[in-house]
Amino acid sequence: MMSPAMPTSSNLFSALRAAFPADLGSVAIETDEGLHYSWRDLDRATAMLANLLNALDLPAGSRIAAQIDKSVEAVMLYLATLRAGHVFLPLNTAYQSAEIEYFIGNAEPAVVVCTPGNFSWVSKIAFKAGTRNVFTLGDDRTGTLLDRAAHHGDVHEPVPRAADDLAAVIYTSGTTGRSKGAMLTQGNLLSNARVLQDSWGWQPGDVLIHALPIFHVHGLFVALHGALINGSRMIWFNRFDPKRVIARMPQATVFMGVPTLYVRMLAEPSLTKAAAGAIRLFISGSAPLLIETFNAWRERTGHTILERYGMSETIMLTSNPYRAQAGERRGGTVGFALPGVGVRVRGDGGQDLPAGEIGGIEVCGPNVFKGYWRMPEKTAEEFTADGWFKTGDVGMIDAQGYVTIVGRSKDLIISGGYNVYPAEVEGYLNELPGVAESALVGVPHPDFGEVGVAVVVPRAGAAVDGDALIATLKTQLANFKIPKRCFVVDDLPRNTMGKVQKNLLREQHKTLFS
Ligand code: MLC
Ligand code: AMP
Repeated sequence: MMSPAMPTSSNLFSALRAAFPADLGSVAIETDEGLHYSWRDLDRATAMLANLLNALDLPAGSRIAAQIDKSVEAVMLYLATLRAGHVFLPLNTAYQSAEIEYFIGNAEPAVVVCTPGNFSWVSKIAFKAGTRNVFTLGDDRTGTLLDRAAHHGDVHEPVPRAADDLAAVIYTSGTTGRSKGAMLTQGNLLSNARVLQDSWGWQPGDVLIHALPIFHVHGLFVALHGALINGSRMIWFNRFDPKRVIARMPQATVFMGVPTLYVRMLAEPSLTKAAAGAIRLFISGSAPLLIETFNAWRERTGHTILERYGMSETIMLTSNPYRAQAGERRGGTVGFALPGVGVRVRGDGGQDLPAGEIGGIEVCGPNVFKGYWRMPEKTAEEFTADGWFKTGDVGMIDAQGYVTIVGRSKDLIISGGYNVYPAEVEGYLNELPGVAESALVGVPHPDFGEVGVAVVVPRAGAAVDGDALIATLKTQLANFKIPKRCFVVDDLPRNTMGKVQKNLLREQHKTLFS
């Protein structure tokens, strides 16, 4: 058995395991339904799952894909994947069959884990793509994965890994085009977790409310690693529920959310200074936090939200200061570059811009990913000649070092913290009967921050109904990508070069939800 105090390799699991408290019988995760998991439970269950993976005799670094509902057992699968020296590939549960077919075909996972209810269609896709092992895992501790793991021992030596070995592949569309798998290494994840532990002042006795999905960077790495690397207890929500989260605040000290979670909690009368009194730190990210939300939160709870900025390809890049002596938490900004992270702003000609000038944000550091899975050309395109990653975000850095994001050069809509790529949705719309062409634009939305609205031009003589198009799209695409409205028009506005003027469409529909 490994020594908890001394990680033997750069295996990320070993570093997280080394941070488990000495009292392994104490509570590591308490679910909102009242289940308690001790640190020993986490250790043993991940050992059993890792032993199951070992018994499958897979080459080191095999991809273990999971499209499963959020649960503590899903966390155990993630940790077991690391422990067994494999690569975790989480997939949003909202993805439909065409989306899953693409991810599985592209990543060629050795193991796919899906919900019991999805087994028939997911296994068909997986077996067709050559995956030999398909297991199921429900959010109620059911499924073949746990049944099979129950036959394995609860002691397991973590497989040695180098800092440069992969730990996870996170699909994202990057700046353009089809989804690409961002390859994150053991070293990327560990260095970022340690920097955040220090920057956000994690301390003994901290308790995290974990209410985010765990198939993206925010919930899986920033929140989960944050608690684990500090040996901190988590209060665990399989689904975000504003009333329940507020009710649990008196037992917690740290909360992380996308802006929509803050907006929804502000709508609850139970959110008061007293309810939020025990919390040490509220953190927001994944999408712009409106200054109205930032101010309303301060007024209602007395807390100043700390906003930070990151990406799937880079994990966390910048953060507003935690400690007052480092500066104020400035609403509308994403704070300073984190220690060890380089952030610069460049003009169209590739020249460095002075403080206060707006340009493309580029970054470097030990947190920056290794590249896109099996896409060396795409990877090369997204890096500068001197090795900085082009984020596709547009912003500026002021004289004090605060970074402000003012927009994106990538055509991306961020809705409730999820990314929606207009080109992907337009591609599906254009295939529907009677549709000649389409445009998807992001417009402000009080709950999701921004949502997609479609504008569609019918083929000559075709009768097309916007609601019917939405209904069909719902059968094809993840629900958060579905346009909230679909307008049918005769023509799309174009400039003299023939390019669709999305800015005019955005302007036209900007008050749709206000
Ligand atoms: C749900 N719906 C959304 C949506 N989520 N629509 C647009 N955008 C979203 N994000 C729609 C569904 O399609 C459905 O529509 C209806 O809302 C109800 O669905 P639901 O699943 O019941 O929604 P709900 O549980 O309320 O989910 C809302 C949410 C969720 C805000 C809790 O979206 C969420 O957890 N977002 C967090 C995303 C996240 O973790 N991002 C981090 C990415 S990492 P209909 O019409 O079918 O009823 C990253 C890097 C970084 O970006 O910096 O962190
Ligand atoms: P993803 O591909 O899901 O990792 O999304 C990353 C993108 O989310 C970034 O490139 C930014 O555009 C956006 N983002 C993350 N955090 C913030 C933030 N605090 N403010 C504005 N945008 C953000």
